[in-house]
Amino acid sequence: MLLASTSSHAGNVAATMTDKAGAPLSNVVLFATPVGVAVPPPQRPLEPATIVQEELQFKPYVSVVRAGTAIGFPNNDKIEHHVKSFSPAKEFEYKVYDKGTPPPVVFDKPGLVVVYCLLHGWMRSYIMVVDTPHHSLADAAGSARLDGLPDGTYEVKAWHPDLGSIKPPLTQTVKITGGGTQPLAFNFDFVPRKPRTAK
Ligand SMILES: [Cu+2]
Repeated sequence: MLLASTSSHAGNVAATMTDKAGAPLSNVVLFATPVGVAVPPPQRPLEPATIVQEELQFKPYVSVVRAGTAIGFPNNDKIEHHVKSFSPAKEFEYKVYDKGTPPPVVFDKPGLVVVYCLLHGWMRSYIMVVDTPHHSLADAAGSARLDGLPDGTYEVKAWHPDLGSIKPPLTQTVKITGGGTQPLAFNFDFVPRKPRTAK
């Protein structure tokens, strides 16, 4: 519960994501970093997350977690996968294994982590590791919220996998003061590719 969202010393952001055609864009990571203020360390242990291998896909396709979060990679398929990341923010590998749950990976550094399966070239999962507790993921309607932001100035960033690792996230600066919800619109200059599948 983010009780701070009802206080007058905190506010919210409600963002709308659209693609080049003006259609709602999902799979967008939204996160806010305070400007000129250190982000307090986590107040309690971070909730672990899960990315499953299921029906020859990683699910979810896009995740956002705070640095320090542990993510488990259970294989729910009846066949083997070979999970691998080459990303500087977190290199890791689970060599081929059968059904089961290997120990989780702790994502301790901010940055983008792209997860592949070396056996199934279409399988991808994108993990944005951020150094802030204020993050969310856009829903199917392209809406994402950040609730309970303490008063202050924030850099609010929106990132989609089709930006790749070269193009920066879209960024807007907002001032949160005295409660209320600030609407923000992020318009991406592409129409998203369909995530690749086995078929
Ligand atoms: Cu695989």
